[in-house]
Amino acid sequence: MDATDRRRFLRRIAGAAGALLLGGCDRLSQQPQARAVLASAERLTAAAQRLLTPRAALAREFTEADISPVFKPNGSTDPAEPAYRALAADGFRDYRLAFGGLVRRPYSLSLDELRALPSRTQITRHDCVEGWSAIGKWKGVPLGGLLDRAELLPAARYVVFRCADRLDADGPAYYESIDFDDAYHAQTILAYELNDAPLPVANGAPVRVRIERQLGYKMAKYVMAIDVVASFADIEGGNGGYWEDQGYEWYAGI
Ligand SMILES: Nc1nc2c(c(=O)[nH]1)N[C@H]1C(S)=C(S)[C@@H](COP(=O)(O)O)O[C@H]1N2
Ligand SMILES: [Mo]
Repeated sequence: MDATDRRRFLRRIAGAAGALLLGGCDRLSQQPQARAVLASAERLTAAAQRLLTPRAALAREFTEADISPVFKPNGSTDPAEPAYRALAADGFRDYRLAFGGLVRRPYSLSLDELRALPSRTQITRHDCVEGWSAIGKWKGVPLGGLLDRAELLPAARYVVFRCADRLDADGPAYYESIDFDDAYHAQTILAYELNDAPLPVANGAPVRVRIERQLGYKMAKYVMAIDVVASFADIEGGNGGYWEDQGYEWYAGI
């Protein structure tokens, strides 16, 4: 989102809030429909504020000289799922990243469409809970703008990443979830390049998320769909992620 878009966005919010004030807040806000509009204006304002002044500090960024010679792949490194294999065999030409759930306008993007959007490049350190780290250069599209485009509904609270792979053939697909503080963090991107090359399969091709203030397991690879939800209690084990369902912390801030 550039400065002009941002201004337009804020004007739209101010317009909506103003219309409600002129209508007489008190009586209006007693009506369920008006309450929903107020709640949605509040959420939009909060989202806009995060875009302008990210609540969380930035993770440290490094220089080209710091980049690790090998970015160690971990967890799934070559998904066996037939649907994924078919996409990979064709260079991900038929891949579409779907945005859905509690949004007004669900949509999907091809890899080319994603690559055509304004991007961010960052050199950051990845810390795995197993005790190793690697520094890599990531290029991708900030998640916040992509969520705004879908128009979040008032009940929206979390962003769920649906992945293509299963660590255990009989188990659930890998998944993860974050709140809007992380989703709208300036360094949270849907990355499609690692070290100036298309993201390798081992590191999550064609798209993986970078959430730089969190541990490695939050950074879902092989992302196929992004769902906005009110709660993750009814998803898989109910703890908000594949590893969380095995006992890891949901909030893995570093
Ligand atoms: N879909 C998916 N995402 C995943 C994993 C996985 O197995 N599947 N492993 C996680 C863990 S524990 C880490 S440390 C990082 C590893 O990313 P890398 O392979 O690029 O090093 O991805 C995370 N995201
Ligand atoms: Mo990890």
